[in-house]
Amino acid sequence: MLVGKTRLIPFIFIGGLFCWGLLYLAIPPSVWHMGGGYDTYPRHPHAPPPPPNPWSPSASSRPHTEWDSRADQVKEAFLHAWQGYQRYAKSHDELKPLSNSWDDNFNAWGLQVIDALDTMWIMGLRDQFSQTMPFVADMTFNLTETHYAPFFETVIRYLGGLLSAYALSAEPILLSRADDLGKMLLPAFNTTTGLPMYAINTVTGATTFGWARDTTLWSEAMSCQLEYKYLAHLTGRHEYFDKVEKIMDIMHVAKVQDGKFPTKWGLFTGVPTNKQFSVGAFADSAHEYLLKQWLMTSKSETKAKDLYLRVVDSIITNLLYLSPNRNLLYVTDTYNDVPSHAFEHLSCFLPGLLILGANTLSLSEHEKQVHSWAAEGLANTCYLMYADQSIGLGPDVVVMAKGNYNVNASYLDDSPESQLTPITEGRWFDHLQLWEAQGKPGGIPPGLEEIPPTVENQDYVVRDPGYFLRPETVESLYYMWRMTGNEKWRERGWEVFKSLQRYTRTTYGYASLTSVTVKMPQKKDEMPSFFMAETLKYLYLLFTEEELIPIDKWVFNTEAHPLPVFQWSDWEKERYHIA
Ligand code: DMJ
Repeated sequence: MLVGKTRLIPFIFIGGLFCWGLLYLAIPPSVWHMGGGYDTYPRHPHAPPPPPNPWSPSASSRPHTEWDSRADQVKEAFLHAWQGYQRYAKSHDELKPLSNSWDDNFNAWGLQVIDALDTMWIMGLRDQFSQTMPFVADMTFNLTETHYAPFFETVIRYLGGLLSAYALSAEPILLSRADDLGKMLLPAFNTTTGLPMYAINTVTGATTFGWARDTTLWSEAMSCQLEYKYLAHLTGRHEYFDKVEKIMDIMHVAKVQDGKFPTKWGLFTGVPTNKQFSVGAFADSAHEYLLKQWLMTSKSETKAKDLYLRVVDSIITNLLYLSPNRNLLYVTDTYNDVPSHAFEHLSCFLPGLLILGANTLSLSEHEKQVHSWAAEGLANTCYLMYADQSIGLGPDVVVMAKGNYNVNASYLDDSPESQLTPITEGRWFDHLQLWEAQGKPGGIPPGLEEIPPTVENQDYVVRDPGYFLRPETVESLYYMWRMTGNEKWRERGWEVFKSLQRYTRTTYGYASLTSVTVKMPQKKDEMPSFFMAETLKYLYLLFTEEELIPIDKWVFNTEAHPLPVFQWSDWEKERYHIA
């Protein structure tokens, strides 16, 4: 008998090979090449939506376009930066692109890997993606007793990066690590109000103040809801939802006049501690998380949407100004209602957010128009900040000229209604109202004229000339293109990319610049992780012909990590008291 069975072995082996061959032919190659792809893993009860197709112009049957080759060049730039990082900074936080060394400035957990993962996936770099998985599997998020992880940066970069890479790839290890990290950061919320502490030791749970002492910045308290709510949805852990919703509740009932949510809030009082109203540093991403929480949860969380509308109305009325000679529409901040006229690169996310809101909220026709006009005018100015400089890259902060507003504008005449007070003289909303009241002369709203770039009489002085490889301007160009379909936004992004290649590329990466106002800019020895997470991702998505991350199915967190739109089930709504 035994001899008989042994004789069968070769047949069983050949039969097995034959069946395997049939299976191989039956399964599309994309599944084999996904490096642990979506279809190869058991589905989680809250499985993310199918990931976008790895798009590759060469594999596409349609004719190759100029934009395809531009997208390819961005992918090449990403690979160049990734290879430099792998060679000289592997497993460290960031590459130092001049000294070819590394920095461990964000917990020393290998930030660049996590921040770059979803960009790799989107660009179809599946081998590189798979190769990082053992590293992710070994992550412990440990810190020595004297080190603290900054809550905001750790959430938007690490937690957002892990969750987004999970949502795209369905690789379970990414969710496990996100859950570990989410839990380890929870003690940050152990203040009397529930507003988060600045930083936390992930091992001991000890927390510490930042430079703002016993206050939290509005952006920091309000930029954890997307990540923790998605994590609550994936894991069913109550505390993830409760902790971040508590912050929403504080904001919902806060006594804030005219939607001017200030930039600082008392950690132990839960009330504002200053009177700065801004969309720049200290506030920026808070605005994003209001609209995007509502969008991510399939428009179910009206608290977030209502807050967004309150704040955005106030921004449009109080923070948008026109420069006196070139009519540049810009957004500034106010202290005690007095505008500083500073205009930050960081604020250039706003046009993208406004156009996203204009196309997703149920606004009246007029409101939709105003939001879209504001978006367009601001996006023009953000772009001009780049185009005005001889190297084609924009400074970090400028201060706009004020006063002596261009009285030649056709809607300003001698009538008493046209007389603007010195305080409001450049305020965009006043000009818009006058223009509309005069029957919209010329048909183009104030601040939306096509203004040519110039190197002289720019209407601003440069306060911080540095260029830090930031994403906000190209982020808005991306949204403007996707929402309006006007190719001019893509062309502008292409100009930015060419300048990036010319002035910031180093032998093994890309470098920030000390000043954009000189013809031969000097490079700085830093390549912030958001360059690969955000700047290159938005440029790539701006140039790809296919919409790889459909805007109605995904929302980007403030570090450009896409999270899927999902629906709270009935039991979750009951559990979390979602009205
Ligand atoms: C990024 O880390 C995020 O976009 C954050 O919200 C703002 N600052 C940087 C990029 O400039």
